[in-house]
Amino acid sequence: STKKRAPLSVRMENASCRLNELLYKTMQQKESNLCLAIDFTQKEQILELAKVAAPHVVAIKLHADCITDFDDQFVKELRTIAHNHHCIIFEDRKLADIGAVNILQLKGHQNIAKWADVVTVHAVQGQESIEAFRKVINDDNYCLSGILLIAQLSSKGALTQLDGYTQAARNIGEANRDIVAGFICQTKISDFDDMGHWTPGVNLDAKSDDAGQQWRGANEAIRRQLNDIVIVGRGVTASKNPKEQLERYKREAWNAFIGGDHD
Ligand code: 5FU
Repeated sequence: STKKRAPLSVRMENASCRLNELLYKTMQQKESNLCLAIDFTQKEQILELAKVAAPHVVAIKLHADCITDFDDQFVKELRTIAHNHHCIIFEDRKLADIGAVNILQLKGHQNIAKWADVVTVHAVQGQESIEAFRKVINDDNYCLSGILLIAQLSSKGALTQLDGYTQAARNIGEANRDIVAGFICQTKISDFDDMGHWTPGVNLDAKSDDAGQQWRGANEAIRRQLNDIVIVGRGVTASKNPKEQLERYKREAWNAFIGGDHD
């Protein structure tokens, strides 16, 4: 897609998915398009960094199944941080099964739907399995207010690059904009103003790890590739001074976003 982004106020008004009303409002208020991926294994480590990060980011992304001491108290404290700092809690579970099982997993031992605002879902299982999420998203007993479809992975050789895959994922998302808030992608793929483009694979100091990950800078990801939200992990979490890096990534990503609007 080459179409430029609409202003945040327009995107907010056009939001079909509840998550996006919250997202675009929060981006405007905080002047941030940064999401921090906290891939730690201990809840205390995660909460400590989450408290430092919350004022700077629009979302905190977790892999709950990597946390060895995950419990209800963790969830409670996480929701308090989210509430106090207007932060979206994002569980990157990458659900990929038939609809009925996706729903069981959402309500399973970690009860993702109760505490996560948004969860990632693969597109590989097809449209009807993804439409099954509507029941949970529309149920007020759950926190979940949208899903992000994985249209492209950042890793080298990802099969999402195969001909037609990304377009097929986009089509499923665009046909279900009340529940699909946007995409995990490497470049902007949808021309619907309300769809959010969340992009992992950003690091300002390194190009790759030793396990397939590929990184590029915030300017490339946001200004050139026209994504909306930068997802950064180790660029912040592995640094000696995470707070300083948070401020740096926030500034770079937001400048690229604002600049990109007027390009
Ligand atoms: F869907 C994806 C993807 O395509 N690439 C990713 O890297 C998700 N991710 C997540 O973003 C991954 O699971 C990590 O949690 C995070 C990137 O962390 P990094 O340390 O910045 O590489």
